[in-house]
Amino acid sequence: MQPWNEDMPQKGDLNHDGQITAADAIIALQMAVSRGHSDDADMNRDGSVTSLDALMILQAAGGGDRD
Ligand SMILES: [Ca+2]
Ligand SMILES: [Ca+2]
Repeated sequence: MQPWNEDMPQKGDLNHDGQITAADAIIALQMAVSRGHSDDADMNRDGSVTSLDALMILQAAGGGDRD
């Protein structure tokens, strides 16, 4: 469990369960396919949600906070 800062919505946490996991990446990918948009899903802030954003969420899910 991570003590996320409540003032800052977790970027990439698309199902709002407090963690970034592969499930969030899948949601971003579906958003990319359906051309949907969410500021939380737009990881690189280029104005659109694409498979690249999904990949960045997947990378955030897989590492970074292990140690
Ligand atoms: Ca999540
Ligand atoms: Ca993007």
